[in-house]
Amino acid sequence: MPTEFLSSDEIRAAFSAALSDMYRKEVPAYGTLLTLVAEVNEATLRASPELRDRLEKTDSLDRISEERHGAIRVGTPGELATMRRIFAVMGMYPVGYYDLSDAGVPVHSTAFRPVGAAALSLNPFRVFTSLLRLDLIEDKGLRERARKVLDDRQIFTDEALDLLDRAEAGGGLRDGDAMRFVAEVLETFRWHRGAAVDAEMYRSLHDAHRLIADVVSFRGPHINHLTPRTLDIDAVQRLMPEYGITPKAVIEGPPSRACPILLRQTSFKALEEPVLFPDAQGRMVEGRHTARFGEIEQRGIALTPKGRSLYDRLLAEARSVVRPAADGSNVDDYRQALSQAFKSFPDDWHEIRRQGLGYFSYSVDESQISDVNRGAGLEALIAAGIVHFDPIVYEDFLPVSAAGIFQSNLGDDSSAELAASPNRSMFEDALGAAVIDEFEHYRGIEAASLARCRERLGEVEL
Ligand code: OOG
Ligand code: NI
Repeated sequence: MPTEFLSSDEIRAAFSAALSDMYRKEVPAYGTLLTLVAEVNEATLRASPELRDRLEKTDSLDRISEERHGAIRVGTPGELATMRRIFAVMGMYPVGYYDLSDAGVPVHSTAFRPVGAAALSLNPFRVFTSLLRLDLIEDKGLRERARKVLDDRQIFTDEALDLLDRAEAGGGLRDGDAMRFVAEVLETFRWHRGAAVDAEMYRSLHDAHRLIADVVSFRGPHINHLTPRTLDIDAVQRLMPEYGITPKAVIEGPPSRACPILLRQTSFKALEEPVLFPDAQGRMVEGRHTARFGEIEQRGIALTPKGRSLYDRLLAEARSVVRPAADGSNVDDYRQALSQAFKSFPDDWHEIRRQGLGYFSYSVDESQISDVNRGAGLEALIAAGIVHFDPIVYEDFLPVSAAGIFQSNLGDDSSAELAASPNRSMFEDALGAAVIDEFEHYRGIEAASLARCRERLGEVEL
């Protein structure tokens, strides 16, 4: 009976919480970041009753403190395909295709996340998941050695695979099994101090690209960061040093605005951690590896294709004036160029909506409903205060920002030159499914909200 199953939303929430607990123990600075973000969010809500009110009305206040994303990097098509099946049990599906080769990072990626307004409002946990592009390693000998190491490893426990088969065959998992599934899948995300390759192989991989060393040298795709959501990223960025955390130089994404759009992100640098490499005699030799970090993000409205191309154009414009240096030396100039460029992006919800730049969720104000002038049309109903509109939150990622995040934790000296070579069909073949189009998804949420208004208001023209 399906009702005996734990819902995929519950499994996702349990997994997200378990992962956060594990990462807090593995990387204590992440715990500090959570404390800082909680304090800033509290203060922001206290200072802005309108924001609190809007978040409450759109059912998104509760989700914010629980909200986070993480990232992993897998090595083979088989690993990616199994990850897709595992995430599906948690109600997470691949949305979007991100090519990072353009930015000198030999991966392509998707984000596994819940889709649809209801699942998102229950728990919007997402995992940015990258697949290594061995085809972009130039040295053929090294490429084949790396492939062999990856082909020989098994990143999932037997029990996780067994429960996965059972979930698919039976259409879900009962309580105890679901919790065992969460615990077993967590093993794949765990950090292992013992490397799977010797120090010499690690060095060759590292010389080819630091990211390749990170993916190939270990037994599994350890979670490399977790990112809580803040309501005021500028405040968190400013306060990080007071909490003993050094932030990266610039906040990625759009500038600070009254009406937040898309996504702004910043991170603290990856830690250098002790690892153990096996030698030919089976002894362990100490070494170091840098991979795991912490990140924070502030989310704004999801943009339509028209809004998104305006965003992309203005960002490119700012970056053509000042390219942000990794050492932070031109951060003020960059900030200035960014806010100058974004003067052309309306900073008013009405205007963003009127110009068709963003997606909104529409609702009927029940207290005003007796005044409905049937046939008035959507614009008149909005003007009369009968229909309200709220920005739909952007749930996805941004390739230029993601590249900046990758770079900052790979070491600032590591901008390898790679030819841009997006290959979405190769990615989807590996995944074993097509990725969902993010714009379609937001358009669907907007359309469903309008349909609900129509239902409530009868024959009114919307
Ligand atoms: C993923 C970097 C991208 C984001 O928030 O844009 C990312 C990685 O470093 O594996 O997480
Ligand atoms: Ni991230």
